[in-house]
Amino acid sequence: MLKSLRSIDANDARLSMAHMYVAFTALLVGATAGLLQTLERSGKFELPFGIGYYQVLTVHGVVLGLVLTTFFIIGFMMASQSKTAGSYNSSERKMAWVGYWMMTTGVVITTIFILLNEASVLYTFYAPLQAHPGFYTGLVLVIIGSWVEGIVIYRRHARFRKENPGEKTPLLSFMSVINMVMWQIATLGVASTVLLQFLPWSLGFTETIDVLVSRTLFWYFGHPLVYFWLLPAYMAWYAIIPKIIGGKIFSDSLARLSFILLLLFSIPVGFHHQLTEPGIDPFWKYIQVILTFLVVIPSLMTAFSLFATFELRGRELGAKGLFGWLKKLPWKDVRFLAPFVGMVLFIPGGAGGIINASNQMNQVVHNTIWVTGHFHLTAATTVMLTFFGIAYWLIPSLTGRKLTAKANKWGIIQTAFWTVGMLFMSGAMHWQGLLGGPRRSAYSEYAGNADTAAWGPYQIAQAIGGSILFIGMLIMIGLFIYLAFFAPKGKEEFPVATVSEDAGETPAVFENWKLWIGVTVALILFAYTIPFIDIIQNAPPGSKGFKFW
Ligand code: HAS
Repeated sequence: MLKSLRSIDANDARLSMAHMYVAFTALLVGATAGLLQTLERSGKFELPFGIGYYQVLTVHGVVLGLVLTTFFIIGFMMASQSKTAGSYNSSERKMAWVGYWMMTTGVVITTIFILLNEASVLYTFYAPLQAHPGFYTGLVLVIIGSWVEGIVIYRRHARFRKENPGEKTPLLSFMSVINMVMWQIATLGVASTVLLQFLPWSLGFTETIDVLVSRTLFWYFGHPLVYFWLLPAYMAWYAIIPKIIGGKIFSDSLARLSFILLLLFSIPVGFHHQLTEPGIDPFWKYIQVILTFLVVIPSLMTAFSLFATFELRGRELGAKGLFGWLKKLPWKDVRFLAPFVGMVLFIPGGAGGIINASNQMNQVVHNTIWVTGHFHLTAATTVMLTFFGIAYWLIPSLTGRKLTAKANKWGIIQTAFWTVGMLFMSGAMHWQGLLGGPRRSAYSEYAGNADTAAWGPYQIAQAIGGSILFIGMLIMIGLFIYLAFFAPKGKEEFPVATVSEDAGETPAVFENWKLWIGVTVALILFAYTIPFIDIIQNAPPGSKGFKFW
C-alpha cells in the first residue's frame, strides 16, 4: 500500500531517504556547534569539558558545509532524476549504494578524528595546520563515494537518451549532470592536494608542505564547491517553484544555458579567494577576477527568469501594475515561501559576492568576519531555505505521507525563525567585518584587550541570532522526523513544472557534452597553467616538502 503512495520507485525513494537521514543528522550536530560558537564569541559563555573553540568550528564547517550539503544534494538529485528520467535499474542502484556507504564511512572516520581533537583544522584545513591522517582519509572517501554516485547520475541520463532518441532530456536530469560534472572536475583539486600533499605530510613521509600549492588546489575546488551547493537550489527555482505557484517554466533553453555557463565559469576563478596572497602573479589574479564577473551573469539570468515566471503567473491571475504579481503568489504555502525568502536574500548575498570579487574592495573585507556574513547569507540562507522548502514536500512524497496543514504552518514558523536569526547574525557579521573584525577568532583569544569592548555588541547580536537559528533548526528537525515517520499516509505531490508553450525550442547543442566539458577544461588550463607552474618554480626554499614535484 505504502509503495504506491510514494512519488517515485520505492527502492529509489529508500536510496534518496538514506541520504536525507545523514543530511538532517548533520544539520542537528552542525547547527548545535554553531550555537556554541556564537555563545563563546559573545564572551558570556565558556565551552565546557575543555572543548576547544576551533574544534567546534571544525565540526560546524565540515558537518554543515561538506556533509549536510553533499548528502542532501545527491539525495535530491537522485530523487529528481528518478522522477523525471525514470527509475534506476538494479545495477545503477547498487552502484549508488556503494557510493553512499563510502561517503558515510568517510564521514564517520572524519568525525571521529575531529571529536578526538586530532583535526581542529577548520573546513578549509589550511596548511600548515595539520590533522591526523584519518581526517584526510575520511575526506577522500567522501569525495570518491560522491564520484561513484555521480557516475550513476551520468549512466541514468545516458540511458534516457539511448531509450528516447531525439527527445529532449528532462531538465532536472540535465541539471543534475551539470552539477556532477562541475563537482567531479572541481574535486580533482582537493583530492590531489589531500592525496599528494596532506596525507604524505601527516604520515611523516615528507617534512614540509608547499602551502601556496595546497591553498591553490583547495580554492580551485572551493569556489565551484559553493556552486555545487547553489545549483540544486537553482534546480528547484527553475523547475519546481513554477509548478508550486501554478505557472510554467519561462524558458527551458535559458535554464540550460545558465547551467552551462555556471559549469564553464565556476571553476577557473579560485584566485578570487587568494587575492591578498603573495606568490601569485597579479596578472592571473586579474584574469580570474574577470572570469568571476562572468560567472555572475548566469545568476542574473536566473533572476530574470524568476521575475518572468512570477510576473506571468501573476498576470494570469489578474495582477495589474509593475509589482501587482507579488500579491498573487502563494504566501501561505511553505513550499514556496521558504525558497522565496532565500531568493530575496540572495540579492544582498550576491551583491556581497560582487564586492568580495572586486579586487580593491576585497582588500577591505578579506579575512574579516564580513566574509563569514557573506556565506551565511548565501549558503546558510539562500541555499538552506531552499533546501528546507524542498524537504517539506520531498520527504513526505518519498515516504508516502502528507505535508499536513499543521506541518505547513510549522514550516512557515520555521522559515520565520531562520530568516530573523540569520538577519541578526549575518547582519552583525557584515557590519563587524566592515569595521575590521577578524574572522575565525575565539573570544578567549583576545579577552581583556581593546577588541573585547569594540566587538562586544556585534558578537552579542550574533549570539542572539545564533540562538534564534538554533530554535529554527530544532523545529526543522522535528518536522523532518514528523514528515518521515509520523505524518498521515497519503500521496504528496513531487512538483515538476512543464515548459511554457511560448518558450522557443531547446537547441540540441546543449547536450553536446564533449563541447562543454572541452571548453571547461580549456578555460581551466588557460586560467591555471602558467600561474601554477610559476608557483611551483618560485616556491621558497624549504617549502617543497612534497617529493613528487
Ligand atoms: Fe561567495 C567567499 C564571491 C556567491 C559562498 N563565498 C565565499 C565563501 C563562501 C562563499 C563559503 O570574489 C568563504 C570561503 C572561505 O571560507 O573563505 N560569491 C562571490 C560571487 C558570488 C558568490 C561573485 N558565495 C556565493 C554563493 C555561495 C558563496 C552562491 C554559497 C552558496 N565569495 C566571493 C569571493 C569570496 C567569497 C570573492 C572570497 C572573499 C575573501 O576575500 O575571502 C556570485 O555568484 C553572486 C552572484 C549572485 C547574484 C544574485 C542574483 C539574485 C538572484 C535572486 C533573484 C530574486 C528573486 C526574488 C527573483 C548576482 C538569482 C525577487 C523578489 C523580490 C520581491 C525582490
